[in-house]
Amino acid sequence: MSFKLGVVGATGLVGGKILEVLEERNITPQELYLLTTKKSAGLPLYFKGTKIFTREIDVELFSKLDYILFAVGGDVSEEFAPKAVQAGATVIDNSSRFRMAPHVPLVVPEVNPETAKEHQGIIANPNCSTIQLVVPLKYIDDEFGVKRVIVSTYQAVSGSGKAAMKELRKNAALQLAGYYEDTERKAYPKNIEFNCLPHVDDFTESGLTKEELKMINETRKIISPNIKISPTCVRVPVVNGHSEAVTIETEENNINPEKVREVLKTGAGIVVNDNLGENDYPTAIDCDDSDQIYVGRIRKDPTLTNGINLWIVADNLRKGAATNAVQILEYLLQT
Ligand code: 2RA
Repeated sequence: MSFKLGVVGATGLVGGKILEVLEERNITPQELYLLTTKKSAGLPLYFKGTKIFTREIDVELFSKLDYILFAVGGDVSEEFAPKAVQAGATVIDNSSRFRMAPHVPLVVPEVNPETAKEHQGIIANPNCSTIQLVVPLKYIDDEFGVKRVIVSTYQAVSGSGKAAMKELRKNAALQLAGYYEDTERKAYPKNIEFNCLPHVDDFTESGLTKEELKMINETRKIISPNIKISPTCVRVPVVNGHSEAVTIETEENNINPEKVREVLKTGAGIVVNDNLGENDYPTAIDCDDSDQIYVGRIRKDPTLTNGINLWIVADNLRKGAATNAVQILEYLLQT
């Protein structure tokens, strides 16, 4: 199918991954426009060997485009996504701005692809920490019925952008050289190197962070409003790849690790790495640059009769953002 595509935020971490994933999946728009804010306009980027210069976001251009992938902050999406829809384009938005709007489908293609068809111009990509949770959770919910989830995240600094990745590397080098006093705290309120911050996104009056609220609300919207979720989101000094330690309490009391392994092994987009004798469990470094969601350490929860514990890892920039958005585009192109 011939279509014209725009990528807003093409010079960002997620925007760059979107171009990579489009190339890898051999998705070739008839025309491709790489849009950015004024400060990043005019830069050369490459798609399938062709040089394309970035252009400042241009509302006039929107009417030429069939699909626009937004990989920018909520403020830019809020300003431009409705204008893109007005101009006739379909938007797949990575920001949190529209995720909970009732008329906006929140889509993970392995879980609820058909909801994408109900869009009224905007489809939202869930948050990275939600995406890697809901895929395994869906298969466990289908088989055993999920009642309650307790999840602690170990989130890489790439989730905060390029400057945070630089800060981690620079500060770690300074500390190793004995220059703690020269380290910077721009990306986070405390040092991230050799440290863990129980603080991802802003705090709210409830005591939960916005990231924790995203995990609760988005998981309920995607799988079921009945699931109870208790999250703690933690930023860790990992460059890329989010990990999650998850306790799942189910309705059915016939759950056990062997059955969960079998169910997850057949799940689309999931790889089970769970062979303790061979130290086989996923880590962020193993999963870097992959589109799969990796699950390991599947074991019975010692405190629950119907409970299972597991460990989930995924590349937050790919499956947690760019790949999921491109999969939604693929789904729309095929239906
Ligand atoms: C983070 N969830 O890791 C964010 C990125 N979307 O901070």
